[in-house]
Amino acid sequence: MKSDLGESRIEVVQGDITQETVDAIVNAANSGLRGGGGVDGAIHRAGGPAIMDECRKLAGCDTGDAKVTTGGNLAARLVIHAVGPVYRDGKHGEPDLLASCYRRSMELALQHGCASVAFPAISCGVYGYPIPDAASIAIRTVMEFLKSHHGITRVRFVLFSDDVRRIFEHALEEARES
Ligand code: AR6
Repeated sequence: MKSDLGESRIEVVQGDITQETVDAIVNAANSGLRGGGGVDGAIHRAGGPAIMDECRKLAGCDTGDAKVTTGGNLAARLVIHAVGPVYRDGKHGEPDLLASCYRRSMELALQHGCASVAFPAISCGVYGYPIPDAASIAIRTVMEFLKSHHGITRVRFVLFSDDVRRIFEHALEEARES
């Protein structure tokens, strides 16, 4: 599914984010930037050791923030390591922290001259965020950013499963209508 917003486009697709040919892919990292399972593990495996070499020099990353490394062997030039919140009950700042890591990722992409960025469903795996809520925050935050900044022309949400893709498509439809 695609949605045009002036000069920019949001796309929702099913796939493996490590295969994306965009300027930057976003990683769902942990605050130690230590690598791990899920999409983090997949990105480090596909991108090779150069990514971890740079992560080690970054001294971690706060929840709600993001940091940049090389894309190593990936087609993407950069990896933006974003740290989403661990979901408890939604009353511990999780929505703001999740929105913040999307916003910070977009800011960094822009600062590094990226015109295209791909996101996974940050916090929707091990970190347990309810996927419809996370999808709505992800789409709305990126849309808001695109309305007030120029330079990023393509944002792709690359979801691993068909179920999650459908939930993000629904969130995109809802955000377009509101
Ligand atoms: N491409 C796209 N999406 C993927 C891929 C892939 N190759 N692999 C998994 N996903 P998770 P989190 C989806 O758990 O919840 C790590 O250990 C997955 O199906 O990767 O933010 C980190 O080191 C899910 O929908 O990230 C942290 O410690 C989504 O990516 C912690 O997990 C996010 O799931 C972060 O947890």
